[in-house]
Amino acid sequence: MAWALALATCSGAAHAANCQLTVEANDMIQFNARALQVDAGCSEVQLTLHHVGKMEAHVLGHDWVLARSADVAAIANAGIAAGFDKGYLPLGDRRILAATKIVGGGEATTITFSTANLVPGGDYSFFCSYPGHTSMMRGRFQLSAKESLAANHSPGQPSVGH
Ligand SMILES: [Cu+2]
Repeated sequence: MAWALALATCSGAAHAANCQLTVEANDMIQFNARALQVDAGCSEVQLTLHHVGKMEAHVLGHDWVLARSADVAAIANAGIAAGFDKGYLPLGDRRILAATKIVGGGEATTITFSTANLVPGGDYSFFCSYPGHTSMMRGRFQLSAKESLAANHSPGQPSVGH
């Protein structure tokens, strides 16, 4: 299946697959995006979190965490118990699909994560696990299957991946 998606992306659209994301967080406890989307053809996603505010990490820091939407509340609660030194995340929790460290104002951090455990069209959310932030700092994360569907429906092409 992964092979078919990669092939469809390469042979398809004229534009490159969108596999890079940049998200800003500020002192108002906000992300600058309510929804994020990457192409299903991306085997890896590179994400940069930039804290554009002035508050220090231990006062009003932010991180960026990816999980199934149904797991967000439980991860956030476990994160509060884990504490600042653990990045407000439960260590080794497999429900966490990707996570940055906590950054303070003026700082940025970049992670690269695999999409191997993500299902196109699945119900995922990104959020900040800093105590008190999660309800205000969360949004939908989507692995879009659009490109591969379009490529598979092109006339005159053999249908791959079925
Ligand atoms: Cu935050």
